[in-house]
Amino acid sequence: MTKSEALFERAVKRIPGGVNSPVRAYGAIGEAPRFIERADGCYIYDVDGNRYIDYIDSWGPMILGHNFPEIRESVVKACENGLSFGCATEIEVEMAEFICERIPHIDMVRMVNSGTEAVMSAIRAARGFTGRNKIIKFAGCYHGHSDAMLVSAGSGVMTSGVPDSAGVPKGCTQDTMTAVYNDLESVRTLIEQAPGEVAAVIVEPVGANMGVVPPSAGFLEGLRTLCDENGALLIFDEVITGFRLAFGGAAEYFGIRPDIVTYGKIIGAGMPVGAYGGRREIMEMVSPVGKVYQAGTLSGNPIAMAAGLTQLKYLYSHPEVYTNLSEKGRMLYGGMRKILEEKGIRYQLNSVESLGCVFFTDQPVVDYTSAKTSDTKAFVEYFKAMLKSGIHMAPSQFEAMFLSNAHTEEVIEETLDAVRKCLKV
Ligand code: KE4
Repeated sequence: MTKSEALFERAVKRIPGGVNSPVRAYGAIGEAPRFIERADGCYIYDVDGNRYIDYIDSWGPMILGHNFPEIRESVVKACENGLSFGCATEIEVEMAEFICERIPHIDMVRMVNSGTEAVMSAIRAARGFTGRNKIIKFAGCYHGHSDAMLVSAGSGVMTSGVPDSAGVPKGCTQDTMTAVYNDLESVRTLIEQAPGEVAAVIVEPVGANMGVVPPSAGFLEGLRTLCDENGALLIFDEVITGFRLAFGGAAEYFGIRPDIVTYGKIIGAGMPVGAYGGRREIMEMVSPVGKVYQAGTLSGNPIAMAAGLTQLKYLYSHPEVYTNLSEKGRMLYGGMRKILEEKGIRYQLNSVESLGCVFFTDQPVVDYTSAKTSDTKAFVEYFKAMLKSGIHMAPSQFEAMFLSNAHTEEVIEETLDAVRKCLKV
């Protein structure tokens, strides 16, 4: 029995499913998850001493690689002053100013502790600002586990095959309407069904929780227009794409202005941080200045701010990270596409910059329905073979591969060798 197996045996007795987040449980894989001891750069090491090239990267935060020296040092230094005060601190002001002075569509920003909290709060702010209740989301998009968002969600919900969630009363989701990703007509139809009632449309500007599904040409622009025409707000859920596709996220990358944006992952550099922000008139709806209540004991925690602000400052002062990530994405995902062609395998390889994934289907994957045509058994075989080859990826077809700036050309070549060996029809 490996140490991971032994730990998992203990874990399942005291933690639901043995994990603190479902997707970690390798549920789709059917074996004990690897328990991780440490990580450094692009590598991650499990408790049995196995080293893997890591493409989970903590689901996105580790854009500079694990254990980045400046970030580690900033955390250690901040700890010397105490871990949490529950009071205002200077670094929270610095973080807010740093973001607002560099992201054009953000006049004000509020820190929270997770992407879920950021989305939940952004939706409440949108409802408070518009005085409307309906929210349009897209099947296959995952916006965290707040009740109203657990409708046709992606990520772990999609993996677990739970189309919605137990414990969510109909009352919590009756105002959540679900559209089809990349299908503007489906959004128009929902708006027409509830004229004057839609508070916001929330979208992952790049779908990354049903596998990676890029926005089709005109899709995001069309959402902007539909929202403007109908007095609804456009919420970009940039928990994954924020500070990844560009410093200004998908909004900058695609040139679309959202009314509210949500962040997570990279903004915390691995520490629990989420945030939501937008123009002043919307954000001043939020308590204590406005009537939309939202709070959090550890929001803006000084240690988390130290980590997150160090990472954002590094990304802003080293724009070459984004050109590097583009190049690494072209090398990895372009290389994977070439392998599929060489082998005559008609799987789909979707990617946007440093995000990508292979779908085990011969159909183009443009939304939740086409993503679901994937042969998840074939994915499991591929996942297991890649893990054996030292490549650590998301244990689900419906997630993304995350490249970091620490993945070198050599490491990407090594990954492509493994793909060549492991990708089979
Ligand atoms: P968190 O509450 O997990 O910090 O963020 C929720 C969330 C919101 N919006 C988007 C676009 C997200 O991708 C997420 C969380 N992403 C998943 C990975 N697909 C988190 C992994 C997990 O659930 O363990």
